[in-house]
Amino acid sequence: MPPNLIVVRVDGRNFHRFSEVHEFEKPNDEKALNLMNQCAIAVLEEYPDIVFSYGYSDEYSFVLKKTSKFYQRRSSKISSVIASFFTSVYVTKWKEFFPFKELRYPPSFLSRIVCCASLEVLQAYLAWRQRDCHVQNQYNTCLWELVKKGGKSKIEAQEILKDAREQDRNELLHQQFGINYNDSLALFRQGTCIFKTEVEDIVKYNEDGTPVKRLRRKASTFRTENIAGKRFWNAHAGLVKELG
Ligand code: DGT
Ligand code: MG
Ligand code: MG
Ligand code: MG
Repeated sequence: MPPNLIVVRVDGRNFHRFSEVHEFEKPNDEKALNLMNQCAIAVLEEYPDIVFSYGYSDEYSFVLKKTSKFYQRRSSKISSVIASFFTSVYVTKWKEFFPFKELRYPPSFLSRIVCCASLEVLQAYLAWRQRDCHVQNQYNTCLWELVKKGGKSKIEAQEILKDAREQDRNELLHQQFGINYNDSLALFRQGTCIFKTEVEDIVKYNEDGTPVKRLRRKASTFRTENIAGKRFWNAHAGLVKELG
């Protein structure tokens, strides 16, 4: 029901297995994450009512504009069409990202609708997902350093990390492996936001060689520490207008 904001979150089904079978790099496979990002861009381009998205690991959240009338706002239609489109793009684009890796079996994505009653609730939702991205990534980075370079078994590494707090995990990475967590790729630490911004495109050249430019809305990728923070939303006033 309006005035809720509609969010659709898709998540890979049993990607624990999918990532093992397809030998994704641990803890993060850059190609696999970029494939997810390309799928999200395709979704934004296919469904103009989607104005914002955020994703990491095997999940992506898509936010529809506040006034959307897409499928009369019927949740089963919206949720199913986005999950199926996302999945078919994932399969179609697989070869682009993994030219030397066969797709061993068809992946599937689940989806659910999340209702956000206001922009503040949406920001809290996004903060929750980004927090999860960070916590999972920091844990997995420690785990696989302990296994790959620390000579521990997976079970031993899990035991070491069981009671470690966030600060302890950063210190472990720094002291044992010389890694400054904040220097690792923002793609891994922060996840990816994708939304449309106005960009100047050259559509053709005049006879005298001067370019003819047009403003076009194009899906672009952003990374930022805190997508729930004021600074991010203040910098994208157009987005706030569409959402709230
Ligand atoms: P689900 O969603 O309940 O059907 O089950 P999963 O197994 O998809 O669990 P989920 O979504 O909580 O966790 C995502 C899984 O995907 C997790 O086991 C790690 C794996 N995964 C995601 N991205 C990467 C990656 O870049 N590299 C590797 N090695 N694994 C990844
Ligand atoms: Mg999953
Ligand atoms: Mg799960
Ligand atoms: Mg997941």
